[in-house]
Amino acid sequence: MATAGQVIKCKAAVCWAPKQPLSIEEIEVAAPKAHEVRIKIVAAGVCRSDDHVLQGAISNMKFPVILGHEGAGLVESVGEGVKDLQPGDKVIPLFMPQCGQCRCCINPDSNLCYKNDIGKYNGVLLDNTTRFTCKGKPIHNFMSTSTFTEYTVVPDIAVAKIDEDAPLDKVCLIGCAFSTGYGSAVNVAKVKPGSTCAVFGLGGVGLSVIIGCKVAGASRIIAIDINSDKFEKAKEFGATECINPKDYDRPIHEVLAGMTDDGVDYAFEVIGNTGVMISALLSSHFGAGKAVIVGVAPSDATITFDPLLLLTGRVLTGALFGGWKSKDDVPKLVSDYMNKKFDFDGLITHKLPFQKINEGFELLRKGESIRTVLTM
Ligand code: COD
Ligand code: ZN
Ligand code: ZN
Repeated sequence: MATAGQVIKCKAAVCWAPKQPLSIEEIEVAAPKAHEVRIKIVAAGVCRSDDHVLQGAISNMKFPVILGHEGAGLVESVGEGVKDLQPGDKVIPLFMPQCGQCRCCINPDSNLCYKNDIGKYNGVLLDNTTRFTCKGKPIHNFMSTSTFTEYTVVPDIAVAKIDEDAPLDKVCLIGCAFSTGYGSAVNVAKVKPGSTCAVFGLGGVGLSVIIGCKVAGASRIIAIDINSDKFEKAKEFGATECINPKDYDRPIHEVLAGMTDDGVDYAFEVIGNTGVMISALLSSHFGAGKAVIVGVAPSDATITFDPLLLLTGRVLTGALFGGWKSKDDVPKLVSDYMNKKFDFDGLITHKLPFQKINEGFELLRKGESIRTVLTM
């Protein structure tokens, strides 16, 4: 492409500091260095972790920063040594990279990678610098991705090539929400056909857990939320029953025990609330129930429970990004979507032009949207 090797000027949503709206600015995006890829972002999802930063909930975040970790686009150019990607390829940036070489990457049972920036939030690429500048100031990256910009640069271990026919304004959800929920059911819990599942929290991720339970052949999927407005969508995606804890004067695990001959086979916490994590554990059957933590609790939170709960056979587990090894599995998830193994289009409740990104966050905070997809 004509722009290869040059600095690109484009629009980006810059987060100068928390607790203020994002600001659409003209930025400069430097050419990719060795083992980096410059991507023209076509669509980006407004996700919960971005909002956590905006609300000031992440204490070690570096500012200014370009947020966004859910997106899809086209390769504009590649740095030296990039073998698997070419200009024009359709891609999804990966907030959980896969270097293929570290202790986690070589373990088939782990999907983490030591080269991730989650929780550390150094906000730089692997050579400790960033490719973004605005008004003469360097701007940090976010979780190896930074998708709230017309162009971004990511390490080649943090981008997956996908089917050339994939609709980018849909499959961008495979970059975070859908894969996280769906994988929690099919990979992490390994839901079995005929089983009974309980899903606590019916946001975009919880609804994707429901999709996974259904694809895995669960015969009962009990959806739980304190907001009954969420039940219609939950049923659309496969929930067989919906319950609101506010409608009962006893603990929800007792209600579930009564409904399920003493507890569910699989319980998912998809909120990030430690109390609900314990409820999920208590709701799972004492002999072999599995409770899966999907939500991230506030950084200083801890949980306490009677170890006997595990001694009798329950399992408590969790994973990020649904347990998927990102670079290997994201292309397969896109193919499965194209082959109609599942459908998550209904998660996208709103579409907005990129410039209206702050409206997208308002909709998320008010609980009016499941997912807003921004198109550049
Ligand atoms: N009991 C039942 N339901 C509740 C309760 C409660 N006590 N509190 C809230 N809820 C419901 C809300 O009404 C809402 O419907 C739902 O729980 C939460 O939905 P959202 O829209 O806030 O959340 P999602 O689905 O977009 O995301 C949920 C996560 C748990 C994944 C997210 O918040 C999180 O913890 N993300 C970090 C985990 C992760 O993998 N991050 C990677 C990048 S996001
Ligand atoms: Zn996310
Ligand atoms: Zn690795």
